Amino acid sequence: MGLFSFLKKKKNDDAVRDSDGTSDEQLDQKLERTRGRFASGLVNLFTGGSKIDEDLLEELENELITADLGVPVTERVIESLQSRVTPDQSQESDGLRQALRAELINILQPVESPLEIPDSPDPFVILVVGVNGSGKTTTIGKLARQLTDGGQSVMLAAGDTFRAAAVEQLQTWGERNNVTVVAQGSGADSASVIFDALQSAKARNIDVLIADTAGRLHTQDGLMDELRKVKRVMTKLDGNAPHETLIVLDGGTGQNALNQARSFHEAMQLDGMVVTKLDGTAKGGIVFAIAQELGIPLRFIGVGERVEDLRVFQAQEFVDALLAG
Ligand SMILES: Nc1nc2c(ncn2[C@@H]2O[C@H](COP(=O)(O)OP(=O)(O)OP(=O)(O)O)[C@@H](O)[C@H]2O)c(=O)[nH]1
Ligand SMILES: [Mg+2]
Repeated sequence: MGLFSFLKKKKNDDAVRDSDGTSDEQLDQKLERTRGRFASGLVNLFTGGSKIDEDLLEELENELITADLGVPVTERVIESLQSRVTPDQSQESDGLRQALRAELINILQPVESPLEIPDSPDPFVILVVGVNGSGKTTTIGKLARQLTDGGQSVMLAAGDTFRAAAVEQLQTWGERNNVTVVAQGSGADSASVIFDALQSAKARNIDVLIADTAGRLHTQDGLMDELRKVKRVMTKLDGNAPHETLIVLDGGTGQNALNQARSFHEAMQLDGMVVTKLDGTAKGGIVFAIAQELGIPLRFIGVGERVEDLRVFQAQEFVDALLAG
């Protein structure tokens, strides 16, 4: 197994899907609700002949805020546009669209950094964290499937020992995709389950171990300590584990997602992020706020319930999907 680029493997995935005859929905359709926000703000701005004035920019500003880009990002975008509009010169709408597109891509580019799984260590350990219901377990299932499709051997650790149904939920994913799930009864110690799983994954030369954890609020100190313990215990078997601490954020929670990521980062030192449920929300602009304010690699976005709805995040593709139509 050479240096594994997730993007390359995704291409195989696409081929499989296409030969199935299942059509792959375009990202702009998936992001329809957030795109709607952008569109209503931009339609006036880009209607040929309309004069770009303060009123128009203010309208755009409102739409961007409603789409949850947040104040700092919105201000950056508006200032960048203002600097391109001279008072006595009517701005060509196409030029302005290009300027907006470029600025939005600039904001996202620094966090475009796909997850790469190197040759060693074996296993590469991914610890998945986040608040309740953000999409952790589902994301793990999708990721496990994409990795196995890409030729990696995967094991899952049922580290959510808190919620009764959590272990079963992970086991269902495991069975469906022929992936071993290491679990103990609910109420077991999360760190001990994950420790066992790591030991077993090492013994079996597994490429990737993904550990699920119970949802918790960043304000629950005891539960945040538990996560730190999970990390500490792992290092007894591999000094560098976990190799990727990945937070899963529900895009529909808008600015809350930003606060969660900030607090988890302070407590845990995150390596990557996933923003899920971008298909069902008009608050997808939160991705820009997260990118600008945190700068943590955004590995994937979730745009639906299917395996292929977990997509490698690409800045340009994301912006073009929002500005489409
Ligand atoms: N539409 C949509 N739904 C999603 C996406 N990702 C996850 N979900 C749904 O969100 C719900 C919660 O997902 P889980 O994976 O159970 O969330 P969790 O973070 O593991 O939850 P806890 O273990 O309770 O903390 C499920 O119904 C998922 O199907 C997504 O990208 N789009
Ligand atoms: Mg879960």
